[in-house]
Amino acid sequence: MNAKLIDWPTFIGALVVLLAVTLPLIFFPEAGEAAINMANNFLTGKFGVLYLALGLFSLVFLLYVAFSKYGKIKLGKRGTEKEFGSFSWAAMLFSAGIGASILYWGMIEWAYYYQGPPFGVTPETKEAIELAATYGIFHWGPIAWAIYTIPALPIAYFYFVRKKPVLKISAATRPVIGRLADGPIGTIIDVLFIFGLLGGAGTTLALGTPMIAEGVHDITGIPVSLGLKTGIMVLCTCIFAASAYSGLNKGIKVLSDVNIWLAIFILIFIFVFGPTVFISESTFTSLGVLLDNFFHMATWLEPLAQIKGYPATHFPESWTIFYWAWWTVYAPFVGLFVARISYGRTIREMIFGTLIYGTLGCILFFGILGNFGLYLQLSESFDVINFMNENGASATIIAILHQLPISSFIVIVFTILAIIFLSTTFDSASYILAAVVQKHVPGGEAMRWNRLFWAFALLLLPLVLMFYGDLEALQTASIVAGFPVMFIMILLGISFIKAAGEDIRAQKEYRSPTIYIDRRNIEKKTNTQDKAD
Ligand code: NM2
Repeated sequence: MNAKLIDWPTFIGALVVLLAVTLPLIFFPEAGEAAINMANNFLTGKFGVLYLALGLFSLVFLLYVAFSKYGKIKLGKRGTEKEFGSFSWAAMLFSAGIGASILYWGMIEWAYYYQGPPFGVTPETKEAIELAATYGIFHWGPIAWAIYTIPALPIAYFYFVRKKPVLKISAATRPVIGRLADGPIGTIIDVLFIFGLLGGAGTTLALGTPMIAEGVHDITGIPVSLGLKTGIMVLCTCIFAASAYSGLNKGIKVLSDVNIWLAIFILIFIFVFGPTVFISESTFTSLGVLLDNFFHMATWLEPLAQIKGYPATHFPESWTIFYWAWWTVYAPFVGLFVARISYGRTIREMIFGTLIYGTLGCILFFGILGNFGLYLQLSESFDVINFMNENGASATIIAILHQLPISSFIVIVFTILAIIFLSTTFDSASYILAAVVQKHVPGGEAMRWNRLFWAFALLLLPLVLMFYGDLEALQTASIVAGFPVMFIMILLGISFIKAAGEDIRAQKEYRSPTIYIDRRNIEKKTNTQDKAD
């Protein structure tokens, strides 16, 4: 262990924030939970427009970047090949950015929309059904992936064009905040990023654990209890800690590969043995419904709810705002990953890669898993809604799977997939968190004990909450944790434009189809360069 490598202000800052949230919840569980709810309601109630505007703007901004001169910049030297083919690139992108939650929401999200649709639509009508089949795809669609891609822009640019690997989010904002990135402001940015990721991870664990517990209960008969959920959390943590400990090329890669193949198996199985034609038709129809309603969905905030007496659905707060916050907290972390795998691509290829492959992947999950459940409901072969209202969402997910042939086997595969899916998100998260709290990262990897430490730190808050309160309180942790990260996202977007714009201008290369930035030609002429170079 080499304590000199640790960036102590960031390390301790992050720990203090984590304890500041956890300890009050231990000692004052009720007041603590009430405070969390108040903060959530305040932020979604008053700042909803900010979350939604940032989401839509992210997509518009990315399309602008992709089609402008910035999009033509190659991430690498002249003549470099893409480091990863499109399939592996998309698989890695998906493994890092998507976790067990897609199994949870993919299966059951429609059921909530079906009962509580937006836009004043009457529940359980034909219109509600169409929206129910579509809204999940929207919340996991192009805007969501655009949010993920914003931080990847400056990070990838610094990595492969300026040859200045960014290990900290603060470093990627240097073109905007200059030397402040090296002082307390930089530390605050990194701590807020860590806080955000801990919140996002909390949301993921709070949803994933009960679902895995139901799966384990179904397979083994062990009743779903606090003990079982704790055991599952500790087991998952041991898996992802071991994976993060062994590093990027061993543990993390092996788990990602297993993850993708198991997911493909489950999707194909349900598609083939479920209502194949209904799934295809409903998914395809959803694409049209999505295109027709895209801007309405992206901007719908239910302003009439502000007026006393109007019936409010609270749909935007419960769903779209929550979702954009959740994608936001994960975004800088996914950006660090996407940047690393994008060597040899142009900025435009990176942008369209994330937007298109990411969205397509989510359409597959939501289209297949969601429409299977919807079919059961509409064909009256299984009353999903009734079952869910009585037994909760997690138990319903397993019950839906039981409508398939060889269902006991499928539940086993599904549960293992959920565990691995959770672990592939968390191993990369611990890996990145460890790098952020180090001053240098020799050989590109943070110290092992440090990676292990963050793996267990990720577990702390959910575990405490489970014992002292209600794990459900954490399901919305992303909303509060995401608020400051939104401002960091704005800084990251501007940083990219500033640094890349400066380099292109210095090089006067606008017109070629691909722009290769040669830093040797322009080293002295730019001022957003890291002065410590
Ligand atoms: N997102 C994609 O829990 C997970 O699956 C991790 C969740 C942000 C909604 C990511």
